[in-house]
Amino acid sequence: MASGDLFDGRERCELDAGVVLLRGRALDAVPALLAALDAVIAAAPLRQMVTPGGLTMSVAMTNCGECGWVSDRKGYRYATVDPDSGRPWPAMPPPLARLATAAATEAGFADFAADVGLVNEYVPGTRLTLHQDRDEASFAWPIVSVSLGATATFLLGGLRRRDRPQRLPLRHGDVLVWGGPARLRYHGVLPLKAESHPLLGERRLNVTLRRAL
Ligand code: MD6
Ligand code: FE
Repeated sequence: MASGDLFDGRERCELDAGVVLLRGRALDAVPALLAALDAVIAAAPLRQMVTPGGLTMSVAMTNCGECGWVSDRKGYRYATVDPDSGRPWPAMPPPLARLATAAATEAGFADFAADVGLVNEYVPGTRLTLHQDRDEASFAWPIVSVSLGATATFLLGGLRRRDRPQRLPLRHGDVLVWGGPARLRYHGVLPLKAESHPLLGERRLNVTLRRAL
């Protein structure tokens, strides 16, 4: 028996109350997910948004689903139209919606139906500063985060900004589910290292599936 039969990188790890890492959970769906994300990005191109403070974000973003997360000088919010095109965001691709619901259930959050997929693109040097996800109408739903391509170091902080974050590598195919007592924990991503992935090159795509409305 080859060692690959004993351990293929799939594993469920309960990291903390409300934080479940499903290593490799997205691997079976990768071809469908990448095709779906290409179509989303073609319809609503990735763009670097501006923060209310006037800084251009390091991460390039777009959205799919009934609404999308946007930032500009007026603030952070969910919007039902893409401000760059004036059109609705592309629909949530079924493979993403199915993965979100299944992963949430496996993590202990039944009946999760995402209405937003926020797509984040990282290239070497791209980072995401420590933040809380708090623009959603209810914090009763978890967030499901799918990582594809280059490995990133995720920072898992506490409920207060000053709490020292743990470092967690997020690799191609990993799904992180985050909810309940963890829903408002601070988190971020360290600057992406230049490391090539066979499918995505030096890029990392992360999709966070949320229930915003
Ligand atoms: C990222 N993720 O991994 C950014 N937020 O690129 C997030 O900001 C995030 O992964 C909430 C829950 C899980 C996440
Ligand atoms: Fe976040």
